[in-house]
Amino acid sequence: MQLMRNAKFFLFVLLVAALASAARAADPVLPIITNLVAVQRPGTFFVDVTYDLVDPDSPGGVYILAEASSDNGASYGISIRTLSGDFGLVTPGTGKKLVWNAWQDWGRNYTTNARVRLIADDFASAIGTTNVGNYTTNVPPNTNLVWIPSGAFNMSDAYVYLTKSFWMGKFEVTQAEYQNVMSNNPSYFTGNPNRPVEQVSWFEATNYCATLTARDRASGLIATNWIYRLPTEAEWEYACRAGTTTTYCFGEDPLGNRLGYYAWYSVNAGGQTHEVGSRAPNRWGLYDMMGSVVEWCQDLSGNIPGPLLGNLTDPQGPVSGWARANRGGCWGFDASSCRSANRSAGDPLLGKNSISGFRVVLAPVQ
Ligand SMILES: [Ca+2]
Repeated sequence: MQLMRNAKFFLFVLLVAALASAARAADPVLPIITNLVAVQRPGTFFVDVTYDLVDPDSPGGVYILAEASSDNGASYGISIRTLSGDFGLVTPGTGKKLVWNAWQDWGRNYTTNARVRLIADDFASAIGTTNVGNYTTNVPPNTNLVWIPSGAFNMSDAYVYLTKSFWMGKFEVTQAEYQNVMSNNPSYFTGNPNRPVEQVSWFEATNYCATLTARDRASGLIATNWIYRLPTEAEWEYACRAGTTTTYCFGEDPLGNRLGYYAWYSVNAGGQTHEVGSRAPNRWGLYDMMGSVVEWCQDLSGNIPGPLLGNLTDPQGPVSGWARANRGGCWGFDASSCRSANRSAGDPLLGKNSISGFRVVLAPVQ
């Protein structure tokens, strides 16, 4: 009898344990993440993530973890550790925000197929629910590139649409960068490797872009369908203006006392180049657009079609000719030649002089 009682008690304990287990497995309300959006902050390595978190039976909080994918969600091998904002123990609600420093967790890796996933664990269910967020945009291969958003502007008499965003060098290509890629430095003004490279022909500038493209593709720093190239003339002026319609990227300068803050030109340069980035940038963070060295562009040189020919979309310049466009002022130009709209051109082979340099654009192959 005593044995039977013990046996009954044992059965009862098992039953309770089973019921408890069933209750635990069937958590009445799993945490749900909705409206998850992950977007790279333009021109930086920061990814802004927003989401809403619903879980009525966990008012005290749900544990939020994050991880990232570089293959459009096929796998999530990138652990996200460098976070600020609503992660860890999070109280359910709407408008949750966190910021991921992708540079810290993922270095200079580069993809256009990145995704961020959040995992919500309410400690009741065996496994927390997961949700896949929108893809993040491309992570720049280096921090000296500025994200230039697509847009429109007035170029001469034409209304120009640039339908594709692109990265652009924050600085003119330096002598150190040129030396590193091409193993030579043709510059006249040496002595500081952070001065802009000059005495480069258009062909040498485009060769630099092609060599850097091959190198960064081989090392996985850029996607295989992206290239470094020279900007089109339209891209150059659009980026230089940075939304302004004034004579200079910083406004007007009737007294001639402002240009020198933004540009090395004939009045302040002392007849030579200076370290890149040592004057103030324009509104989009680009340095030396007004001065320093003149910059080769991709286009052949020619007239810009006027409004009678309609609006221009992603103009690539004339289809025939020999001279190549270059843009911006330089250490040897007077103020009027440093205007945002000022245009010049050079012989692509023989136009090697101490006022001519360039900066790169990074963009998908068209
Ligand atoms: Ca310049």
